[in-house]
Amino acid sequence: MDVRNGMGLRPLGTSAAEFEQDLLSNLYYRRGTTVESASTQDAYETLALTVRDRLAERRVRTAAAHYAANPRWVYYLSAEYLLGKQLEQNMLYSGTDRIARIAMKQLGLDPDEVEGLDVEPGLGNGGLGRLAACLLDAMATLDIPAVGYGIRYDLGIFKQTFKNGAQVEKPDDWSYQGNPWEFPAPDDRQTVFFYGHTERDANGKTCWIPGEVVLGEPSHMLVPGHGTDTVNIVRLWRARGSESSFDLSRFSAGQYAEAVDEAVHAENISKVLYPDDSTESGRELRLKQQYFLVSCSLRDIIRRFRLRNTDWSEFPKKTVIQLNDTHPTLAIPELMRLLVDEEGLNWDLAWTIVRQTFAYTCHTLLPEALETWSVPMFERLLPRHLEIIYTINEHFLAEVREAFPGDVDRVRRMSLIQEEPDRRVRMANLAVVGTQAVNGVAELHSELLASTTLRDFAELWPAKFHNVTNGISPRRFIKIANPTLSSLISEGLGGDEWINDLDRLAGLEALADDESFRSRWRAVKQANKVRLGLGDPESLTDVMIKRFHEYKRQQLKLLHIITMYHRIKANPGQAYVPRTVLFAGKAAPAYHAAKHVIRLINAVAAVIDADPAVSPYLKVVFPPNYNVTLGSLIIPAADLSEQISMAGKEASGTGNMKLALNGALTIGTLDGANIEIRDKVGADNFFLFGLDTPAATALKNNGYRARDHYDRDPELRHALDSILDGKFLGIGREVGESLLNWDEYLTLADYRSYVDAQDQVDAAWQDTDQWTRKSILNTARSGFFSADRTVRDYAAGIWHVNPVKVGR
Ligand code: 26V
Repeated sequence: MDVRNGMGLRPLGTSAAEFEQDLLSNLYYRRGTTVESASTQDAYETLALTVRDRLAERRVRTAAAHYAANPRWVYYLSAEYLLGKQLEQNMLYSGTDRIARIAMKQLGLDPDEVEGLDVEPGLGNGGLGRLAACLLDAMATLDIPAVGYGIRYDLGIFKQTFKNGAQVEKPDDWSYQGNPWEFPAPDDRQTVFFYGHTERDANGKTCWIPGEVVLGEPSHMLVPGHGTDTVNIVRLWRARGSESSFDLSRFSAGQYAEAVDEAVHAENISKVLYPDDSTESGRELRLKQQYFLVSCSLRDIIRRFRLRNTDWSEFPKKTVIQLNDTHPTLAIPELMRLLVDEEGLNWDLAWTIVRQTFAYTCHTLLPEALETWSVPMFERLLPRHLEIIYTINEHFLAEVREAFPGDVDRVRRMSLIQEEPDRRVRMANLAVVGTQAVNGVAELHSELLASTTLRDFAELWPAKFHNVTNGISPRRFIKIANPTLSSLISEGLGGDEWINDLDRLAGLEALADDESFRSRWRAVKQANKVRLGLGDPESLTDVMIKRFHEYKRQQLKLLHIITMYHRIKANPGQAYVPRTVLFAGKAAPAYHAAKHVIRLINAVAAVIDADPAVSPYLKVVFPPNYNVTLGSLIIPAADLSEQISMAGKEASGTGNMKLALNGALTIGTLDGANIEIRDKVGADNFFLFGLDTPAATALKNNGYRARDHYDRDPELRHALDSILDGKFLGIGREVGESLLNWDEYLTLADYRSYVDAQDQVDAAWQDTDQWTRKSILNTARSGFFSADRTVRDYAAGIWHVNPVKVGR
């Protein structure tokens, strides 16, 4: 049933003329202006609202269908979402992209200028946050009832600028103009407690007397499915001071700062997204953010459960809560607290419910990235939760002792509390103990989790461990990002069903041998390079786009660039394959080693640029402020995708999938999802190099000496010496010293293999037809990496949920 008809509402038109009418009406009634006097910002907001209205109707129907079905819901808890710009996606999903542009032109507006004002909400750091957004997109597309929960940070991931080649961070006040995509829901606000102490009443019931009370105010954005009527939501919480946090009497006495002190303190919780957690001062605030997210979201989940259900034992049948890394793991003790302290359930029943409800995705292998919290700080902030964790730990360690009698070392390793060198709460252990399923994000990653990082747990509960290989939204990362390639693919396949059924790309295989198709494929790549506007579109566009981290080894790419530079300098007469090397990515503000690498890249770029003997063949570009928007422009233009992490360090990678899907060939190690990409696209269409995980581990265990490689390989020595000798504007000595004296991530050990593989890249590039064939095959064979497949894997293996179709 069309809900609007039932309510006597006029359906919104689907013609350009009707859209134009709605633009005028929204401009007048919602912005209070007319076309003659509207600013571009007015026009943008009006366009956004007019598009949004067309999704709102589907949202209402979705909510009604979900309510009627009373299904099992997926609640995705994530501290980060990198949703990307909303306008283009929402126009596509609402089928208004064409009519909106016609209508704007009719009104004398420049569609590109108006659409240019759409802002990307940068509420995440990198892969983990973008994955959350891709999974939400796929869940809606597959009609899975789902809500994403997160934090509405006032300031998103910092804006990166360069000053003299060094990274400088600027705050990202992403919503200072407002955010037309957001629906505030103040009625659903929640109260969150912090600090204080616990008390036991006469019946032995525990009560938490908080020391601080903060409000959580929700708003949501729409998450439409593609090619379906489902519109799910992502609900984001913003912290507010409670009513009593404003001290009127102090204000009246002129003590203005003191009067708002408490409110400011409360609102700081959702003030800023953490770009890293390597600073001491921010730790407590970060833990507060995590609890804030968890407390608000769980109360909201329970509110929703109660709309249709009464019996707590039904809760896991209606609810699965997916924890996106350990950041929301406090949900486990928080749900225990709500069930035991507030709802009066006994411990065992509550624990059964909790364990059945949660599932945990781990996104790393780095031991330093596994979260722990100091017990004294935890106890001060969340006294009741620490008690609950202690009780969970007692029961759990009894189970371990029973399974492994006498193995005290194992008990020490598996405990939820680390004792030495200081007492800390281990969040990954808690996440494994309190959930029904744990998954890694690529095959190798899941194997390594079970055999190394979480080995003790996998030995105790082997059936709990799963793999769900990551995926990406084909809508955002090919259909929207690469419209010309998408049209060519649709033409080649005779339809656009592939967008929601990415395995159909396999139909392109036959066309890889068609010369005219190949030349059109090449022309699209060329045009995308022109659109990007960085470097010669004829040159091999070699891209490395990701956060800066030593394990990802941007330094290795740099050593290759310097080697190319030296070769050209030594033999200026020869013909070289012209390359544009493109870096993009941010470093955590306190991660000095990574920032030195950024600075050195910019210095090398400048030296090469200034050298007329080299610059015709080699150009290094580093556009600042990598984000979803910039990625969407770079990825379609890439010929070569750099996925060169030390084997065993990159959990999955998802940029690797986006680039392969857009026809870039990968040069990579056997790490993360690279392995699966190579399996799918074929070893002939992938440039493999470097040590694999067992070889890398063995080398490290047997006393690796980076300097041996330096001594043995003259090209490597030349490259490193030029850094150490300050040949690049005197920048980068720290980078050189660290590689030569330590080289934690085996960069020098993989150098020769990498440079040789790059020589093969050059050779392959010269056979244009063969290269294009490989490019087409990369796209044709990347269907597996659709986030739709990822969500199906979660749904079948972990969530056990079914789709709910939204009726007309
Ligand atoms: C966190 C930290 C914290 C401080 C110390 C250094 C460090 C290094 C890495 C991390 C990673 C945080 C989690 C994360 O973003 N993981 C990424 O998740 C992606 C989606 O699953 C995956 O594709 C990437 O391989 C993985 O790095």
